[in-house]
Amino acid sequence: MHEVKHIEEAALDEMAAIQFKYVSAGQAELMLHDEHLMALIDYKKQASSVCSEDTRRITVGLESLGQNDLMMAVCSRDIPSFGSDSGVVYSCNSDVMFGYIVLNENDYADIHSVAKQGYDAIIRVIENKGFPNLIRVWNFLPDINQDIDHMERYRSFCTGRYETLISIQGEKDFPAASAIGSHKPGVLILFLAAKEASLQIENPRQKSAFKYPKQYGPTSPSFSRATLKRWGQEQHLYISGTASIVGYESKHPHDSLAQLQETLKNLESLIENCKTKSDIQLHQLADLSLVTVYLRHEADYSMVKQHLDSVLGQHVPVIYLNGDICRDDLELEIEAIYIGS
Ligand code: 3EB
Repeated sequence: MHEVKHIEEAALDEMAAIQFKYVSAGQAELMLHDEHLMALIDYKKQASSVCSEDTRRITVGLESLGQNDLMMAVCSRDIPSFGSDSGVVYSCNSDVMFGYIVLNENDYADIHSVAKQGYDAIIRVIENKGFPNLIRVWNFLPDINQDIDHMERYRSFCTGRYETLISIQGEKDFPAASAIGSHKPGVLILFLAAKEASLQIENPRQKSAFKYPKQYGPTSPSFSRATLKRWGQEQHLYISGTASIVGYESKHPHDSLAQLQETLKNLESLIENCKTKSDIQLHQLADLSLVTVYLRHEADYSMVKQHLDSVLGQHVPVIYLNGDICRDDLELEIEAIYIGS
């Protein structure tokens, strides 16, 4: 008896504290009955209303492209606990917290204070609960490229986010991130935070976003190109939204195919850099575990899918979403997660 228990405990120790997977709508319905489920991210604009009172269920408000209606399921190694505080809804186990906040813009003076106070609330909760290390965030805000008082909303958002994050950490600790223009009211910030820190990885082909020059906004965006986190025997690489930016400049304005090719070069270069800094078993794009593609124009879907299928092969699950990119000359952005040993 004792021996069996020891083996089980050891196996549990080796499992990653958190798992990410893409699931179909059918699988998602079943997972809602699983006590290990921390969150179910439904990207679609028209999310089904089933279980809408379930706080694990998150609706992003983008249009999904193509046939599949994949959702992202976030699962805990052991049964998580749930809570909410200062508007932040979360689930956590002993190592990791996954949570989100939805902000109604009518409650704030402007998008700058939405970002500042949204991040303030997140930081307060992760610090209070013992998960002070922000590893990965996803920012979804409507009208991301719209100018308000001669300032693009994305740039004001960056300033608010920076003011909060820099007050608690240095640039070297910024999380991996994505910032996407959604098509429904309300700002949604999803986050992954941990007891232990992750390793920040930058991309030699791209200037660190937190060092972009002022022409891209008064405050540079507060994110790192990727974060690498060991969870027991597993390693996860969380790759930020990656676009056709070389150095700090957008390349191939309004040419979607050329931007896709440049973006793939950026991802390859990030992977190469990651290999020099770790023992990660990620060698090529086809080794990625989960990929999300954001397209500004629905019409680019077939071209991008055809090209990506040939690069990624048949085994990498990809979600295609119609969302705006945070520079108005960029047509697409790709983020990914690698799960391996
Ligand atoms: C870029 O590389 C493209 O502000 O959180 C990608 C990922 C981008 C995250 C963010 C912005 C963000 O600058 C845009």
